[in-house]
Amino acid sequence: KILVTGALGQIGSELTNKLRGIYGSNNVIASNRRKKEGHEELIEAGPFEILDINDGEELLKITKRYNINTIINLAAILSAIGEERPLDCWNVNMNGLINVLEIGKQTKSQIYTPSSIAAFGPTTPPDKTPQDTIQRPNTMYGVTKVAGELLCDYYFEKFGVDTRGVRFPGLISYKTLPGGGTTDYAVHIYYDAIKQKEYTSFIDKGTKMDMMYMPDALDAIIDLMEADPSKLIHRNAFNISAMSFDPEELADSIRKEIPGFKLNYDVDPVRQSIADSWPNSLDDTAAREEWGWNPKYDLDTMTHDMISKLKIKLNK
Ligand code: VAH
Repeated sequence: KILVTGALGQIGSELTNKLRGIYGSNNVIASNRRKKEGHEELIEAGPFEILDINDGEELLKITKRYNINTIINLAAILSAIGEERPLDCWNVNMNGLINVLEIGKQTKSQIYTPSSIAAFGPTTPPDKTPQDTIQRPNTMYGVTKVAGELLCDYYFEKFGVDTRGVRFPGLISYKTLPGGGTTDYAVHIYYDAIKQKEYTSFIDKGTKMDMMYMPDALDAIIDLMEADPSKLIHRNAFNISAMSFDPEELADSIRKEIPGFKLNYDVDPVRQSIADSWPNSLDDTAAREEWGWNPKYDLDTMTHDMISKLKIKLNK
């Protein structure tokens, strides 16, 4: 039985539905700190529990109630909100993670925890960032991602917990909005392009970041969790990427679907400095070699799908 924490978030809401389609609704328990409107279908479609990831007692109860043996831990505070509320970020991302890992140790569960390109910092080689390299992020979110990677490796080495993770780039999707990240501009731009044919970006031109379409991100989680453990040299966490672009390149791609789309700038210094501290592009050879990572969407195929699906969602 699989428990998804943060199941009503940007990744969790789509992953829960995909997992239920593969493994059966009753085998995938969705949990979230609170119910959110717009997720009624997901909540009705299978087991749902209110769970604050910092409540270790409740987490243990749920694990026992459903006989959980896999936990996909998506409950987190992302980079931009993490800079507004650094202690909350540490508390959710680290104390939440240690609760999950302790359960994993007791119940011999497989644990998936996402890391991020945010696990790298200004002294990391920025182009084709290697799998193994300097990791000195200067955001609280990034600190929790590096600490989380090390903690997951520790629980594997020391206690044999089957921990696995990937370093996600910015994720783009049309179903659930992202929750307070720095790459969120690359999602909001599509909504505004459809609604008003223009968008004002808080990230400056020339700021290249790794990005990925959500279908590829979901496949990455499932493929890694299903991978033959004897082939895994790395575990926490694999570099994966699908594309790397800056706002101008994204706007050019959107103009192929929405001619005349106008991109303005009103740069947010906080989120710009976060973005500037991250790599421009990642080397994902290790993921390709150790568990067959192979993304399907590039910028233009993502844009085509995003815009056609959003037009339906927004009745445009
Ligand atoms: C964020 N979307 O912006 C997340 C992610 C790589 C970015 O970690 O914080």
